[in-house]
Amino acid sequence: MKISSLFYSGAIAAIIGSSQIATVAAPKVKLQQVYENLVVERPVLVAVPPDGTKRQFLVEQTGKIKIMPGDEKGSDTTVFLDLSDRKMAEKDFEEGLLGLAFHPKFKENGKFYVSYSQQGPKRTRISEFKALDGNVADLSSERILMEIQQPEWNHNSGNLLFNPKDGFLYICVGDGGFKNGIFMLPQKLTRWNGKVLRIDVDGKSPGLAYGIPKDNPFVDTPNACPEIYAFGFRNPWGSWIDPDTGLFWLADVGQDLWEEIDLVEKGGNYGWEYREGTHEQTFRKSLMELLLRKADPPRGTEFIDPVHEYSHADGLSITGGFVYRGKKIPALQGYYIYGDWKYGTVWGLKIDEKTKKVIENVVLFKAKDNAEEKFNWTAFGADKNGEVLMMSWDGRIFRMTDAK
Ligand SMILES: [Ca+2]
Repeated sequence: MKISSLFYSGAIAAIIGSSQIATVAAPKVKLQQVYENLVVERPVLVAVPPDGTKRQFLVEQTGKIKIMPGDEKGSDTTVFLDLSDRKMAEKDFEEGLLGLAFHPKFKENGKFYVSYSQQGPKRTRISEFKALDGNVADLSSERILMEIQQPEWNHNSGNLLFNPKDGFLYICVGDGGFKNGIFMLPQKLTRWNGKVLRIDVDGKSPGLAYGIPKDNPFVDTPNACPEIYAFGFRNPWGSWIDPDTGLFWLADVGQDLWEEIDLVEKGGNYGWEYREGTHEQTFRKSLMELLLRKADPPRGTEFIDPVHEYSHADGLSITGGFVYRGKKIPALQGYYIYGDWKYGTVWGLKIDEKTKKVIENVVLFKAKDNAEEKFNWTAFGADKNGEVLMMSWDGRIFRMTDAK
């Protein structure tokens, strides 16, 4: 059995914003491969249900949700849900089973929510299921809440999360795909694409399988989809609401130049497809001019800038994580952990939670240059004890540990 232990300690310079340089010592961490005896196919998420059982559920993009063994050396998983026969992918890359969230009262009602791709027509389905006995889902219990059109195979997003403060389900939806925001959906309030949606899974508004929260920001806007909570996103990947601070962290995958981290606020416009990070998206502008269409945003449009961005010199596709509040790595306390799917770099971001300004951004792990071993991070999740589990798309799972 191969034990892979990786260590990175070279981070001294931290970039604050995109211009100032400060010198701070990064928390020293190492990565240790764990659960090596598990057969894992394209892991995209690890989730711990709010039922006190401390079980860890692993979501595979290819359609299964598995309960991981309690022992890291174990090889037995329980298949909790199997949707692998649902013909999810046209192009085997970004489509599939992409989201899982447990109902806040999962312990009592056994309900949980998934998002997965469907074809003919291409769409993302948001469904509710019930667990039979906690360990197996009842396939026949499926209740389809929404089906969201997806013009293309890419940028589906599909992150699902419950906000512990309001109990509503938040659904992240990508921009419809292809390139340059060419479908121009994220800025249209008449469409679900490029949005964060918010629904009440316990309610039912007329004609809908769910309720519309009364204080959703666009319920009184004529023709707007009342589910919309925030808009202007490209492809959110790795969204998380901090139960301690209520901050809603969303990593939005960029196109050609900038990857970004947003703090989502009700009604906010996060810029895509006019902006990529804090920058004007000139590809779209040129395209619109070529088509003799209006290139500039409507007068008075206000965009909310990301709390942090990095350029494609440092990575190509952001994967969001969570703020570490575990016990085993004291120096990592309060850092938001995130990384890059293509380059494999992992960072820790610290912000002032009041001003929402970046205090530090430090490299926690960097793959060696020209290394044969690649790390394609798809998820950074808190395990049953709040410690960091990292998923690589090739099926490997790593634990972040203290290297001090
Ligand atoms: Ca943005």
